[in-house]
Amino acid sequence: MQMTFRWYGEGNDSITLKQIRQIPGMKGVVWALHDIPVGEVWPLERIEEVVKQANAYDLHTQVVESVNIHEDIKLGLPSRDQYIQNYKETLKNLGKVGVKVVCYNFMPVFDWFRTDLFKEMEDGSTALYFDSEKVQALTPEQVVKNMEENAKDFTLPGWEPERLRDLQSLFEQYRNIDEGNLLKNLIYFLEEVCPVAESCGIKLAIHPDDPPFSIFGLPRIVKNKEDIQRILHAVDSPANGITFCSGSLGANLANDLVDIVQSFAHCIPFAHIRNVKHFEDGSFIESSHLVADGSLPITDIIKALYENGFDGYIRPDHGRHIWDEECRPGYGLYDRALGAMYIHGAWDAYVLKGKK
Ligand code: DNO
Repeated sequence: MQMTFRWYGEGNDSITLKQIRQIPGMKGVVWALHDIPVGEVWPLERIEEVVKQANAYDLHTQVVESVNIHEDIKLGLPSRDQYIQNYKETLKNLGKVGVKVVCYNFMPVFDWFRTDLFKEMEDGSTALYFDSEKVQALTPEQVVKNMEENAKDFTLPGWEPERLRDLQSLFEQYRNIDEGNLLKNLIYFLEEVCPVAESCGIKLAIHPDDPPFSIFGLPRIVKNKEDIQRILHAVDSPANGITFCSGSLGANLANDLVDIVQSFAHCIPFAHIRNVKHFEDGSFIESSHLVADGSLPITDIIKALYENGFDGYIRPDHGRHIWDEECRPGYGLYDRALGAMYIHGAWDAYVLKGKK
């Protein structure tokens, strides 16, 4: 496995490449061109710029998260073909600099969703929080406004402003799209882009829905083992893979995370590891990576990855905000660095044991 760290780019992240480089065992950054509007081609010169910056710190750029999917592709509108064409061009440009994995998601309207970005925890740190009752009681507009106001001066990853500009009309457009239609639109997209990804040496890795259940009546199609199986079977290509995200799938305790790793290990080029702590009313908070702090079997998941020959990329996922760090919600330096070391520790324990 190779340890990586999500980085938002020069001038767009409070964390420097120098800091990332100093986390033990760190091999690469997980990156994206966050300023290119969704649906547009990523220019090769811009891509090369990031590669050069990271390489100067001995970090590779083999994982991109995310090349986001235009809503017209998810909605299956006639204009999707142009956006799919653009996606292929972006993949070709990424292939030219040696990118190996492109993470993406197929969530309608919003990417990940929380009600509180800085919820105070018992130890005085803050973390991302999903308040189940609040989501049921509020309109999407109210929750989005609340999140944006609370993001302080940071943009939220995966929340492109152009996607959210006209929330109401986006919701209207999804009124006739059920899970079946959405899945068809995903398959249409994959059938088009997988051959291109294959020829560029890139694996596509769909990210699970976060949370992995419908919110505000929107369809969700990457929620559990059955959904993943359906997607992997629908398009038979080595480029058709998944991002295993413990925190997203683990937001539904009915998901058996170890079983999911064991069942799909050969199709997981990229793993996000984080813990979540569940509450009785269905709410959850993103705790530290430590098993004892949350509800997920983090070390069993790492063990399952190890035992199933996982040789992809891994990254610590969202962390808490600790030691008074001012940072992008979920993406500070300190707690994610602790997470990376926790993953390394567990991994090394299995590797060393295996060598005895
Ligand atoms: C949130 C992340 C998501 C995720 C994308 C993948 O912080 O988990 O933004 O990276 O959904 O496409």
